[in-house]
Amino acid sequence: MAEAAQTTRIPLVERVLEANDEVAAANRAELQRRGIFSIDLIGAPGSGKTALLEATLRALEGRRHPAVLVGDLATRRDGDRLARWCDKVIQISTGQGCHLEASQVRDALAQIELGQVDLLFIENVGNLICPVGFDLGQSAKVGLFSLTEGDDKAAKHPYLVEAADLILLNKIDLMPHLSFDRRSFEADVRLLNPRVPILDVSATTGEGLDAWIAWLDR
Ligand SMILES: Nc1nc2c(ncn2[C@@H]2O[C@H](COP(=O)(O)OP(=O)(O)O)[C@@H](O)[C@H]2O)c(=O)[nH]1
Ligand SMILES: [Mg+2]
Ligand SMILES: [Zn+2]
Repeated sequence: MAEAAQTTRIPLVERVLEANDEVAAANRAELQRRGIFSIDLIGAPGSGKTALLEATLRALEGRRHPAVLVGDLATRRDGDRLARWCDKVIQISTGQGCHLEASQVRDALAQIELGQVDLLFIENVGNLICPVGFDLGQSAKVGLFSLTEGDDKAAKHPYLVEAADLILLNKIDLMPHLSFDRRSFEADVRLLNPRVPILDVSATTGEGLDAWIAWLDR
C-alpha cells in the first residue's frame, strides 16, 4: 500500500510544479515586456528580508519606481513596514503555505498599476527550502543569509546557494559580537556556486548597501 501511494504521489508533485512553471513563464514574459527587473528574495525568518527592503526602498526613493510583494503566513506587519517607503506594496497571506507560488504573484501584480514600475521586489515566505523550487517568473533569485544564523547555513541549504544569482550576507554589523567564520561561509558558497557574488550588508547601519544598490542598477 505504501508503495502504491508513493507511485501516485510523485507525478502529482510534478504536475503541481509544471503548472506553476507555466504561470511563472507568463509572469516573466509580462515583466520583461514592461521592462521590470524583478527579484525573488529568499531567506530564513528573521534574517532581515524586510529590514533590507526597507533600507533599499529608502535608498532608491525618488530615483527608481519599485513595487513590492511580500509573502507571509499571517499578519500584514511586513507589508505595513514597507508601505512607509513605497506606495505599491501587496501583502500575500499564504496561510499554511510555506512558499510563494507563481499564481499568487500573478494575482498580486494584477492589483498594481505597473505602468511606472521598473523594479519589483518579492519577499518570499521565510524559508530556505521550498521557495527555491517554485519559479515565480523573477529575473533574479537573491539568497539572504545573516550572521545570527551561523556560518554553516549556506552549506546546509545547497539548493538555494546553487540557484542564487546573488548572495547577501546581512547583519554584518554584528561581526564583533559573534563567532561567525566569514571565510568558511564563503568557502561553502564557492563549492556550490563558484561565481555568485557575495555582498556583506547591514540593513541596520547601511554598511554595504551601496554595492547592493549598484548591483540592482546594473
Ligand atoms: N543588527 C542587525 N539587526 C538586523 C539587521 N537586519 C535585520 N535586523 C533585525 O533582525 C530582525 C528580523 O528582521 P526582519 O526584517 O523582520 O527579518 P525577516 O523575517 O527576514 O523579514 C529585526 O529585529 C531586525 O531589526 C542588521 O543588518 N543588523
Ligand atoms: Mg519579513
Ligand atoms: Zn513551501
